[in-house]
Amino acid sequence: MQEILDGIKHAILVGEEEDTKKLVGDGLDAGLEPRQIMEEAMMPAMEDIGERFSSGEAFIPELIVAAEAMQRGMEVLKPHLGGAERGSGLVMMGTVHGDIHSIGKNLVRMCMEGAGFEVIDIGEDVKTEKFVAAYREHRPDVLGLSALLSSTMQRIPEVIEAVRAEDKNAVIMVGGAPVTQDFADQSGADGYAPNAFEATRKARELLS
Ligand code: B12
Repeated sequence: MQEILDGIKHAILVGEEEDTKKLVGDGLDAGLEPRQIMEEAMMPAMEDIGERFSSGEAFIPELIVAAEAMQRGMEVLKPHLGGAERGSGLVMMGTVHGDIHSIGKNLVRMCMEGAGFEVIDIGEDVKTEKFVAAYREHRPDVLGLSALLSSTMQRIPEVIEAVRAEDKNAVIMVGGAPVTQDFADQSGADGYAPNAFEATRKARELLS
């Protein structure tokens, strides 16, 4: 089992999309839980490539191919992320303006869908006005904001304020690598979660 997990991590790191898909499938066939594959192989691969990028050993092209391989692996996992009954609620997700990181948001979306939520994904680099307009149009039960850069996470309080001006009872969750519980509290968010699995649990809790 460890061999498969190591193989997935390596395949993502070197950006091998076909190997990633195959090994994730092999892992599922061998009885690994989707969460284990995610937490013990896929996320560590992204952390590793991020550290290599920080230390100057990897560059943007490497980040891009690793991200592509990660996305292909996620597609294989998606149908296995649980099959709860529909009707848990409507969630709207987006990554804030100036930020094009999509993987974390997509993973939260997949886990939410797996848990029975209907999810509207309004994409990346979403301007505050677009969040407000989409909120007005769809009136989601929960709005999820994602930010991966220390600079773009500063947009979060602005989006929360603008959406609350539209609906003072809006339920808003925030997340992304630089976001913390403290930052979420200071921004006026209703909830924070450090990963997609916790995000789903938190959304359920907020709506119960
Ligand atoms: C892949 C990647 C990219 C890819 C993104 C591809 C894509 N389609 O997403 C590309 C190459 C485009 C990219 C670009 C850049 N990146 Co980048 N990138 C990464 C990397 C390696 C992985 C991110 C990732 O996908 N992680 C895996 C996912 C699963 O984890 P996650 O995003 O944290 O999401 C989880 C949780 O945070 C949470 N979550 C996420 N969103 C939400 C939302 C809610 C509501 C909730 C509840 C939870 C939640 O649940 C998720 C799933 O468990 C990180 C390094 C790292 N360790 O994070 C750097 C990183 C985020 N990038 C970084 C930088 C600097 C950049 C660039 C500025 C580089 C440049 N000079 O151009 C650009 C910025 C582009 C832009 N304007 O947005 C820095 C940010 C530093 C900082 N703190 O500001 C990092 C940390 C790398 C580093 N160590 O320096 N990047």
